[in-house]
Amino acid sequence: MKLIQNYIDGRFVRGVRDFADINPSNGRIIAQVTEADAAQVDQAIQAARRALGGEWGRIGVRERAARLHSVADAIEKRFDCFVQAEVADTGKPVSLASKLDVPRAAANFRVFADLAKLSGLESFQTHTPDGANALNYAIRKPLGVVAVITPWNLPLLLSTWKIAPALACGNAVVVKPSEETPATATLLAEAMQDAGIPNGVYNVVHGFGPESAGEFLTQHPDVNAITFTGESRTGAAIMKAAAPSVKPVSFELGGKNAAIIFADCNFEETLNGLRDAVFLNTGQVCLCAERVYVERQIFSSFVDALKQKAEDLKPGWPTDEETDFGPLISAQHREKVLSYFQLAKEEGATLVTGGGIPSFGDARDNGFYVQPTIYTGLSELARCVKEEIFGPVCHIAPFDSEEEAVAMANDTKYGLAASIWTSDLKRGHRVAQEMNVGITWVNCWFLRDLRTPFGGVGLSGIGREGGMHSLNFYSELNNICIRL
Ligand code: NAD
Ligand code: 6OD
Repeated sequence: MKLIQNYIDGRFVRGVRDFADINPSNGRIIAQVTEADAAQVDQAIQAARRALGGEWGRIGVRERAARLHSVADAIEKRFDCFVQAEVADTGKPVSLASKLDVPRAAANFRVFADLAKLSGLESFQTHTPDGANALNYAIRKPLGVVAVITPWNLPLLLSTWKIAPALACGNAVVVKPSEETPATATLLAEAMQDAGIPNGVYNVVHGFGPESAGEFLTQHPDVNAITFTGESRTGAAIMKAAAPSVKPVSFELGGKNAAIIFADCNFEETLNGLRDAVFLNTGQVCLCAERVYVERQIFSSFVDALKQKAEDLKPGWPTDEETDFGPLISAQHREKVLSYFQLAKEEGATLVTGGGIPSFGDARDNGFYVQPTIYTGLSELARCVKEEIFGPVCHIAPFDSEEEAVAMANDTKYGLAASIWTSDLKRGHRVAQEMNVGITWVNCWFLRDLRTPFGGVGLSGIGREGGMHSLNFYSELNNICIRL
């Protein structure tokens, strides 16, 4: 049986005990993962600290950027291995992993390498009260050792989204991938070795959250900053752990995102956009729309058409090129999603389609599939409309005016993303500016430019990453003032 190891100070090391890595499409164990204990987490942090004082701390940004491009090359060289590992761990369709996850991992390294290399410094010429001049300029310094803690839905994409800018700024990282999807973080260590990233700059510790590698990292006094993607309540626990040593944190958390569809939208394009926004990655994308608001004139026709799109998605083997709908990540997560299906019934929803488990008559029946699911008829106060489910499910409600749609979309404690679908661009701008979220798409969804700010408000997060926002988080500015 394959063993997925920790990676500490340039060596693959066994942890204190092993746990199983499960394939979500058939429930079979695909590997054992070796869990790091507190002493090994400490070794990883100390290795990272030493690396900062070695070659990595001495080479300039040009050389760092060149090596990060080499990491991207090494990912592309191992493209198929990364795709296979991600598909086996997450159960996502191979077409999605090869179109989205793995290319984005390489792009993350290239974009942040270039950005760090090309970005300039802030400077000001200052006139002093006594008539002299001073020059102010701010230099960027790395934060030090950065803990990177990531979830299971887009494991490689989301971890490299943080690792790449952290390294581009000259930090060293200790990465704690999700216990559900450990494979690609360890595989990335091989790419780091190929690319000449010095020992200790990239470390991986496997394990769980509380009383395991996650908590050992966040409580460690020698970690200088924490960057985290995951559930809002985990963010709260991490914030508490980070408080005693006043560490900077960057949090990308949960969402209960709204889509607002006006009657004048391009119907077909909107329908295809919503099929993705609701069901991509089996609804396990933090940006997915679980609340869909449709202008009353087209409500019934839109519900019928989205029902058809949902029913056209065929749950299949993730490794099959034709599959566009995989399982949920785990038995436990499926229990959670099914409990919301039950709750929707109790809250008086009308089931449009789905709401159950598909049957295959083969090993997939041991996997964690659910049907693509749509509800209507719930009150805006229902828990199913308020709480993040993180599955292939949405509730569709009608609206009669722009004001009503905006009010319903904003009536949430989350604030990650929204999408607006209309042919009236003036209205698109106007409504977009009313959204209390970090990211608004008009006539598209999950269309990414890595230079743009990414993050959420309220329970959806703290801070922004992307472009210069990432460089600002992963570095400290030291302003130097020289009296001339
Ligand atoms: P999770 O919070 O359960 O786990 C995320 C990571 O945190 C895992 O590596 C886990 O082991 C670790 N962890 C858990 N408890 C911890 C603790 N006390 N201390 C330190 N580490 C701890 O999230 P998940 O279930 O893996 O992912 C799904 C969630 O992530 C959803 O809520 C989704 O919306 C969110 N998400 C948000 C974004 C975003 O960009 N905003 C992106 C992807 C996922
Ligand atoms: O595209 C990204 O950079 C990003 N952070 C996506 C997050 C998706 C959430 O599941």
